Amino acid sequence: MSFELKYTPNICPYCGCGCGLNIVTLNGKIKGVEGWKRHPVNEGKLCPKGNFSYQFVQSKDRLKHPLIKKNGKFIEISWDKAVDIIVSKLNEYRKENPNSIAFLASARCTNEENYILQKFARVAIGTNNIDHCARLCHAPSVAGLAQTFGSGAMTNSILDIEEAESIFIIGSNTAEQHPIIWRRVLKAKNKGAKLIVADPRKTPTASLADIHLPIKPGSNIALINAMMNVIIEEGLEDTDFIKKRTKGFEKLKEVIEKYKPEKVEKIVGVPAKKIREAAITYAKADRATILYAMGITQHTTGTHNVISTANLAMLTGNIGKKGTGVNPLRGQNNVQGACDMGALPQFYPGYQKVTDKNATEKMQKIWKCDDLSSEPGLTVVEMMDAAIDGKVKCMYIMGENPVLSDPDIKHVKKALKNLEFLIVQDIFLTETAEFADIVLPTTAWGEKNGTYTSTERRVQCIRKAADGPGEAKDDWRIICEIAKRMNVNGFEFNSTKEIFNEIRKVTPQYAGMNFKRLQKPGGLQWPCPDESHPGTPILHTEKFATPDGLGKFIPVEHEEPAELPDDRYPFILTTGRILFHYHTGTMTRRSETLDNEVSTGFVEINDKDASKLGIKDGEIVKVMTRRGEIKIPAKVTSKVREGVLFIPFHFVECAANMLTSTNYDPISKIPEFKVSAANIEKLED
Ligand SMILES: Nc1nc2c(c(=O)[nH]1)N[C@H]1C(S)=C(S)[C@@H](COP(=O)(O)OP(=O)(O)OC[C@H]3O[C@@H](n4cnc5c(=O)[nH]c(N)nc54)[C@H](O)[C@@H]3O)O[C@H]1N2
Ligand SMILES: Nc1nc2c(c(=O)[nH]1)N[C@H]1C(S)=C(S)[C@@H](COP(=O)(O)OP(=O)(O)OC[C@H]3O[C@@H](n4cnc5c(=O)[nH]c(N)nc54)[C@H](O)[C@@H]3O)O[C@H]1N2
Ligand code: SF4
Ligand SMILES: [Mo]
Repeated sequence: MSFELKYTPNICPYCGCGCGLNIVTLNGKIKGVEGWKRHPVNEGKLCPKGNFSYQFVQSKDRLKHPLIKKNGKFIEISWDKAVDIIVSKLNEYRKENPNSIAFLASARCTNEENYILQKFARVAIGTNNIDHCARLCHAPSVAGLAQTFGSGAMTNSILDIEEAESIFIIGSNTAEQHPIIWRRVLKAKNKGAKLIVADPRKTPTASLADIHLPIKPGSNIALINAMMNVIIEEGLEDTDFIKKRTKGFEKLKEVIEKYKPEKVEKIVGVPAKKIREAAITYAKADRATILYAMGITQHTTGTHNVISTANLAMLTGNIGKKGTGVNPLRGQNNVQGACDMGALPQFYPGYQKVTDKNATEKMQKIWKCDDLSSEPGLTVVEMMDAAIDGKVKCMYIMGENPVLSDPDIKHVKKALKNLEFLIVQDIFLTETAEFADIVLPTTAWGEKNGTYTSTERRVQCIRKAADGPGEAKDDWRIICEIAKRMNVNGFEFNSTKEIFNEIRKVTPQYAGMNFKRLQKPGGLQWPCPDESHPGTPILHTEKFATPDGLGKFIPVEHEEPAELPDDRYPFILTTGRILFHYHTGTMTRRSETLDNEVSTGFVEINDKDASKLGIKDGEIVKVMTRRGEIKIPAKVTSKVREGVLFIPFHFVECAANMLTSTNYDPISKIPEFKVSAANIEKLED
């Protein structure tokens, strides 16, 4: 009997840390994974999701054949027929109005797949209606850091967190959501670094903080402005850095004057003394770094929150050297890449604006077309609104599950029902796929080649270790096939390497990369402008990426969240994640080991609040907001602030997004997942 054991080097398919692992196959079947010991990011270590990542791939629920809905039921059809129908529908809507079609790309998919989908939307259809979950995630980072620093990505690298003397984590539960980055935080702590954590909950991250600031959700700007007030009062600002490398300081100073900690402690919900202590600890360190995530971005003030973090770092000169920086921890395995590839309604690949004539001319030349649209397309939430208004009639969703991940599920379902034609391309029959007219089965991680770009701008290869199930095809192959059948040129690719070579041509940050260079463990970090360039671990070392090279202070003021507690909805509901599950659970809930750890959702409520309402730990309660209500087990704990409730959004049976609102940040259009006015009640007997 033959016996072939193989290790295929890969990158973890879950979060943005970009950990290396080997997929272990026996006779061509995936059997397990093993941490990649010489990988620079994780050095062989994996968190539970990485460790059990091989399980979802083998789930018996994997989609194996294209499906079409007939009389409300899905039946199998051939690829040939499925593509025929899709081509005729897309042609029909395109002729009527290209903007009646909208696309969702995927941060789960590779750079090559996202590149091809946005090219398809722009070249084959003629619309910029393409967006993806970055809108629900780090759109404010892209918008906010572009204004202040000229580039919307993590300024430093995971490894150099170890060099920091002080680490300020705001709105990130790093220990659970970016465990391998957390490992570096712990290493820095062991070397003596001080850890400050601002989070309304005493998360596993906050539990190890030297200073925990359990702030009220939505008070980030007031907190950071107050910290800057203290820093200026104490004379701890870096005058040299401010003078040489920035502009706008005087205006910032004027605004900050109003934010004495004693004045804003009520807004922030933390004693002034603690705010002072945090400010001084951050500012006195020689090298201080800021790590942030959804607690900063998912607010109606998301972009301003991000700008605040940039102001704080520039004020203290903590930019451009090891152990410093402003570091948005990107969420998904390839969300940085999906943004870099232009799966965004206002940008071509490499953040070149669709409204910029020169950029459009350049793209038309390379893509050999002459009618690219210069009108920015719709964002995720706007697409759903447009579907309800009948302006968007057809959607193509590749690797997203908006029915569970977008705010206000009732609203999303109404939008999807109102579409005339919906195509969903996924590895499972998701809650969103249930609404589709046609479902296309794709290969998953482990079954395909390509590249992912991790949170630290690190571009790395993933490699096929086994065949996909049934008739599943690679995402990019499906789209190229549709384009070819529509007689559109420019999709004649035979491999991901060929696609990457085109990506290099159009994306300046990737110009110096090629598949050969990317084979080395850890790949390359962008910007990498030419083939002799070693890649860039730290941004803005000499100057910022702004047109004049200066960092820009932009003063921002505290603003209340869109919904505030009132008599009817006296609590603030905030939502998020847990260690063992990932997003809408399509993958982790099909992974036996992970699902055994936590098998359903819960609402965290402070023990004092619970005792006032007579709610016991484990009891099923009702949580409601203006959008709807859910029944869910209560988790009574002292770890969440009084007046605040927390629900993870992974679980369909008690879905957090039944409750969240579509209020969004006017600049980046991110919805306010982190604040809704809510009530909680015991069930009637
Ligand atoms: N296990 C696991 N890991 C993941 C994911 C997953 O689903 N599961 N998803 C990945 C993705 S896509 C992302 S974007 C990241 C997200 O990673 P994180 O942002 O770390 O995760 P969240 O739980 O959404 O939110 C973080 C914290 O924000 C706090 N918070 C709420 N409101 C506020 C506020 O106003 N201010 C402050 N300072 N804090 C607030 C919450 O209490 C919560 O602890 O995780 C990635 N990693
Ligand atoms: N209430 C609340 N809601 C939130 C958030 C929150 O904090 N609170 N966070 C938001 C954030 S930050 C994010 S990033 C979004 C995430 O929102 P989504 O991206 O919609 O969530 P996922 O569950 O990751 O969906 C990914 C889909 O891709 C499929 N998939 C996996 N691999 C492949 C592949 O190779 N090809 C294809 N075609 N499909 C594949 C999976 O089966 C799944 O259906 O959720 C947002 N929603
Ligand atoms: S930290 Fe993120 S990338 Fe690393 S093993 Fe865990 S889920 Fe995978
Ligand atoms: Mo995310």
